[in-house]
Amino acid sequence: MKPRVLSGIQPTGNLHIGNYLGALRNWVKIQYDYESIFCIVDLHAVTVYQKPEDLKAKIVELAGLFLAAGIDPKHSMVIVQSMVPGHAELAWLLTCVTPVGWLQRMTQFKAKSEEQETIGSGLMQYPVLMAADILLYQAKVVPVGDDQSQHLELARDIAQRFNSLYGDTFVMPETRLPAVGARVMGLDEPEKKMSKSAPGSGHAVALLDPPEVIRKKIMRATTDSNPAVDFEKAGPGVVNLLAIFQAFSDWPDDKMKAHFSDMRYGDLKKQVAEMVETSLDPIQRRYREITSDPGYLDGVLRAGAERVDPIARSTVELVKGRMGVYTRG
Ligand code: AQP
Repeated sequence: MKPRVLSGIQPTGNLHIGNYLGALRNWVKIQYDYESIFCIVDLHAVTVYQKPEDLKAKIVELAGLFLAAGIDPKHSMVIVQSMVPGHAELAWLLTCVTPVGWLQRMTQFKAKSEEQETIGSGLMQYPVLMAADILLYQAKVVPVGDDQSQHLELARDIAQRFNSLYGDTFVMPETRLPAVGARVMGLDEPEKKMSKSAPGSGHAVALLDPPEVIRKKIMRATTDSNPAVDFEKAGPGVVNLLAIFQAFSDWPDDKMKAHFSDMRYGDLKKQVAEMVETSLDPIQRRYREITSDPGYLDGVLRAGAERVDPIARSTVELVKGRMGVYTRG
């Protein structure tokens, strides 16, 4: 049997090229090597307030983008977290073995809680729910961007703690970072990772941005005071633009250096914009095709939930049994 892979994305904001290069594109590449489960993590999204009608629409949009990017629903299981009760159930059981101090240390929790007036306790539990997503399916491999490494480490700590308290139960998940594109930075603020929830219309290129919007955002990207590309002295903005081009083109380092050294920033930006536009064009076209059939995505999500449910139920029963919680048997 193939080992299992699991990863997820929140249905918040607009999916951007960071999410694509850091996560989605790698899912597409590896999906046939594994028994693959790709999850729309709406229970994670509600750790901060979401307008209900927007959230529903975003869930379906994200499912469409998964498929448009190349996830094959005949092979991979595409699911919505809230459709499978095991995620929330296991999250509670794991919460009970997770020390608060572990959660307070999480850098994402610290950063996100600074942005909120009141911090919901769900925001602190976010990584426990993520551990539950992974451990529910005994996933061996979890492909994520670099920003999720700390959460993955925590998922392993939780699994280890559970195993040592109640006996061997969980498979230890491994983090799989992409070789390039692990951390795409904001176009306007290249010291910060590109993020769906960041304010600013020039921050991120969304996968569904029209070509003229992509061009405008990239042409306005922050660079530095050098006149042209110098690989030794380039500031974070230029490094980011080069990294985006390299991730989309798959060019090796020596080709990048030969092509871009001494190129003026205006020309660099034009070439990056063109590369991003041509790479996103087939995804956008497939997205329009997929969403032209209104019932199709709902069917894919229902079928995904049905396929994973028996796996989820059996893990929850196993965990309950280990903890001595009453089970239906
Ligand atoms: N800038 C990034 N570069 C590379 N990978 C990234 N990922 C996110 N941002 C970048 C990867 O995308 C996957 C899904 O992310 P998520 O939506 O579940 O959560 P996130 O990391 O919190 O994404 P955002 O874009 O920053 O969203 P908001 O602003 O809503 O929190 C993950 O694998 C992540 O590593």
